[in-house]
Amino acid sequence: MAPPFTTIHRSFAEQVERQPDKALFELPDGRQVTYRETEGTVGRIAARLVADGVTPGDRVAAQVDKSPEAIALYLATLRIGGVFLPLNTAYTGAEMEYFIGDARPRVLVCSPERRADHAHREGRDLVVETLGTKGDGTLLEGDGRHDEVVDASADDPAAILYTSGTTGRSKGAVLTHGNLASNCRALLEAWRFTDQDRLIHALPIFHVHGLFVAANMTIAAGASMHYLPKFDVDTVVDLLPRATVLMGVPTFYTRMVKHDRLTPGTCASMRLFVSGSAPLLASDHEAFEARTGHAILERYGMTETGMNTTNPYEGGPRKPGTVGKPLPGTEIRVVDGETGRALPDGEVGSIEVRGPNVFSGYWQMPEKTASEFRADGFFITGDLGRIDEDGYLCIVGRGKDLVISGGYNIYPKEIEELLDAHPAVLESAVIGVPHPDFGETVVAVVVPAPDQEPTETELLEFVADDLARFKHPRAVRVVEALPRNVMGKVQKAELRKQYQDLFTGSNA
Ligand code: MCA
Ligand code: AMP
Repeated sequence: MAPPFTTIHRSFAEQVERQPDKALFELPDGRQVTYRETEGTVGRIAARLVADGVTPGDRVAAQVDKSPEAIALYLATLRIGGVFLPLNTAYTGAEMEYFIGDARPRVLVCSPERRADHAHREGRDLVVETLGTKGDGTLLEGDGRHDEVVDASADDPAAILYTSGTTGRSKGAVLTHGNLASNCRALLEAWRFTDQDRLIHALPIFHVHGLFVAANMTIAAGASMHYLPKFDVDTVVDLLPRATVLMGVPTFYTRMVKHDRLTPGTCASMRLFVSGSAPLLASDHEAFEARTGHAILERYGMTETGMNTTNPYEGGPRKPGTVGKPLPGTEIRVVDGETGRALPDGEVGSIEVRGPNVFSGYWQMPEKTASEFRADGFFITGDLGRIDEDGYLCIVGRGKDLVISGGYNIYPKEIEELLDAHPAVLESAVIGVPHPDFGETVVAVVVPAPDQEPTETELLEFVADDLARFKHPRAVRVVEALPRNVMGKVQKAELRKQYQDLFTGSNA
């Protein structure tokens, strides 16, 4: 018989009962926040959300800085059957407009400083609350408590995360309680994560990596985390002697290998370094191992699927340039993208995934959802890969037009549409090129309108208000024409080749 379904909230409640006085959060100022204290905040926030009118299935959107209370807000939303919608703190007003209009949350929680920006949104259908990083904000006002837990089933929605999938406009990926809990359980087992672990948590908490991998695993295992507002290489290296696990994007490791205090000695208590969200350079993998004696464990995931594959914790090599084998319960196959026919090992094709980790669909987009799944339930990731001689998956590229900069996804189309709206621009192509720190970075190649001479500064200023800073092109090149194939399609591969050395070569 299948074991009973345990939601992430249930796992949290069990840990509160089992070890109330254990620190869940260890903060940079030395303060600790225990499981019991966190539970108190969850109860308080849940009461506030219920008073705001949140009922099961309602969305609770949060664009807040990282704090223990922000995690309590997530757990409080789950407690009352709400659907948590975390949003990148870098999003501008224009970006927020779209997400809020699409998801129609009942409550939007923002930082106190941004309260005024959202005043115009408030009305009969939306309550705006604030949450700061010093225990401040309207969300924490009042001394109500809400203890009642909505008994979620595996298929009930727990969260919506916006992502562009393979193409087009941002879509809300609806993740169920079953998705979060099953993926968390599979990872705890695969990485032997237990209540003895002390995780360095330096990731943002508005994405799958920081929230549904790092935080969920800590909470469900009853472990502790060194909870940092953001990644800072000195702080992280200083914490290594008091930690056991680090989870990061490749940029963490690119920066760490250059740090003079990274030695086998400082890593003596560490048992695991995990990398994901973007490809880790084999050279960084090797340099890190040479410096510390630790082989970084690389894994592969996606917003729509949580984690899919992982290199082994034990029982096999952690191979640079590969993302390992499927997690228990998850199936991976490599197919011909056109026909859907499975390809023999070694051949490059479209990566598809099926399992309890795969999301239920895009928010209010049944047709888009249907087009991203095969009839037999496999989800088309848009990544290209092959299975190697040991059965490990190697990601060799992307079928989707996507740039990953420092672990953040950037969709060229969104930037191209903005640039094309400039009166001095005829057309544009946005590409990703190698970058020594961020892995990839954004370059805009622009063709001017007749008799126009747009400047880089002018174009960057034009898009600034509509685009989060991390999406801004780091270089703009004005050209006479874009390379096209016989069908008239812009040859982005050609452009990527042309500008590949802009940040890494002799031109950098
Ligand atoms: C910050 N900036 C960036 C990025 N981050 N620009 C491009 N790409 C970035 N990733 C810009 C800021 O806007 C700022 O611009 C300047 O760089 C410095 O900002 P700062 O905050 O100091 O940056 P940083 O601390 O150096 O941040 C780099 C970082 C961070 C540590 C790599 O971006 C980060 O934590 N990334 C993790 C993203 C993540 O969690 N991804 C997981 C997605 P200016 O100074 O010019 O104003 S989940 C996922 O992908 C799937 C499911 C998976 O498999 O995990
Ligand atoms: P997101 O849409 O933010 O969830 O980003 C998911 C995408 O990140 C995947 O479809 C891959 O293209 C990429 N990705 C995640 N982990 C890895 C990895 N270890 N190696 C290469 N690409 C990765």
